Amino acid sequence: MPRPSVDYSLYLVTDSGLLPKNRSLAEQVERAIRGGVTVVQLREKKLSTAEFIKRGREIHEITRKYNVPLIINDRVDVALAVDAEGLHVGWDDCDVKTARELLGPDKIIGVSITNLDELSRLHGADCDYLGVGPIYATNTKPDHDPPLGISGLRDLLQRKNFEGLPSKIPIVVIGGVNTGNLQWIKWAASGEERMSIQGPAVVSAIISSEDPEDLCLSFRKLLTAPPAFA
Ligand code: TZP
Ligand code: MG
Repeated sequence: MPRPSVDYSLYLVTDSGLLPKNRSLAEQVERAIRGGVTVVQLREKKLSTAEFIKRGREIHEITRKYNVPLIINDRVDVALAVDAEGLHVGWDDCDVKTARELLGPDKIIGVSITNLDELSRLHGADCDYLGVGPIYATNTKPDHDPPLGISGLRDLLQRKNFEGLPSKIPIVVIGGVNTGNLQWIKWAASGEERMSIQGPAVVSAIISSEDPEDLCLSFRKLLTAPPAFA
């Protein structure tokens, strides 16, 4: 069953450890949404299950107010408890088939891809979007795979071996993305007929910002300036 279409153009991923002093995650997320964030992923590696659920419900109240989908990272049980709109998994997490069985047909499922091998292993998976990265090295994920760089990203997009996945599956790119390098991501996304990078997924640049609303407005301006994303 088709899920409602989602605007992935400015995808915020949280990390409460990176917040400015005396700022709650709830306030930071709300300000970022006011600036133009279109999807929020709750990625909180250090919380207990009970804390993760509590935080999820709190953030869900905010995202619902703005009609922005909330995606839970890693934990299908938390996604269910929070009644979030979706789940994001990597290779070490719940597999897509099981996640789909548990979540049902209406929820969004996103998958992280770090290289071509992982991409080909996704054949036939019932997922809704891909998170591709890291593009650049980042301290936010200390154990990350080697960064793809812009040429690696372009290479991956050009292999066209996304067979078995929905054509035009939305792609968000992650890892060290900020307003200073967004133009290179846009360049990598250009000229492709089939693959569609819809926008950046950003952690530290937005979560650690003193003024996330203003920063997200700047992201939006850059995102919509020509050449536009797919
Ligand atoms: N997956 C690949 S890189 C990354 C994740 C979750 C972290 C990206 O964080 P930042 O701060 O936007 O570089
Ligand atoms: Mg994970």
